[in-house]
Amino acid sequence: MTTIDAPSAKGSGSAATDRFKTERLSADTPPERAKMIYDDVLDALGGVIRKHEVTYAEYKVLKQWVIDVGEGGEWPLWLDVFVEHHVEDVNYSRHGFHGTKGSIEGPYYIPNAPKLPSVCTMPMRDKDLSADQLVFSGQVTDLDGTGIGGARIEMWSNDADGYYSQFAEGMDIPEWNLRGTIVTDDQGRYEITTLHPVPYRIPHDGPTGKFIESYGGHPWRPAHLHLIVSASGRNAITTQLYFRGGDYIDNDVASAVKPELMLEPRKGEDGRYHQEYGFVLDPA
Ligand code: MBD
Ligand code: FE
Repeated sequence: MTTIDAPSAKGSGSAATDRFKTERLSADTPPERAKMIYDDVLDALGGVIRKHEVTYAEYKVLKQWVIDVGEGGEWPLWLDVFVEHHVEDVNYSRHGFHGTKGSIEGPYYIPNAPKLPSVCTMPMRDKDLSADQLVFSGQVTDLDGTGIGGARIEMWSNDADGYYSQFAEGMDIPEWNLRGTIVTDDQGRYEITTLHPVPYRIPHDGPTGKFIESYGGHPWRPAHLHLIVSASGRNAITTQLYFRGGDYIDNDVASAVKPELMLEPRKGEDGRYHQEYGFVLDPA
């Protein structure tokens, strides 16, 4: 007999960790800069310990918890939920971008999702298609409003049960479910039909869940679409879109909501929700 468990934090965390490990990254940080950053991190940490007179018991719990996060493969999850928004914010404001606002990537992006035409329906199962549908249309443009033909919109989102394909072992979700690379038409236009997103509960049965529970928090993100919009000669934008008035909009566990990234779709006579939203790309 086989039992199908809901994907644990460990399952989705390990998948995120395994994918990340295949990338070999380098940041070209010179030693002087590394030293300044390390000194400031350790000073800040020391300051917190002294300010709150952290006990030995608390220090040992921290040590155990750090080990557990690693063994559970949850560093991509924990870091993207609690730290990435600072990195995203400081980078996109430093350059003074004028195009569409960015937001965090999160742990569940997979590059090279299958290409889809400018008018398309995202890969969905019957059960996804029987939930609320969102028809998302618009145009990718330059700063002056010129449409960008052949731009790529990579979109990914969770299903109505709260799972991302390729991060839900044992749930029998097709590899590219709710993932795709939409290519705009020669005017930069697109019309994408997808599942209307629902709030998402981050995996909470592992050390990240324990962390949240320890301060009486909640593990929810508001309903969101993930997007990376790119075109040659332009700055690619990684962002997310949210739904005005939706649950957890004001208390996203990942602190990644921005007022510029709000949708307000209207239900049409066809029973589907409709939303126009354009993306503006800065020159590279
Ligand atoms: C997600 O789906 C997500 O978007 C983020 C930021 C963190 C964990 C899961
Ligand atoms: Fe997400």
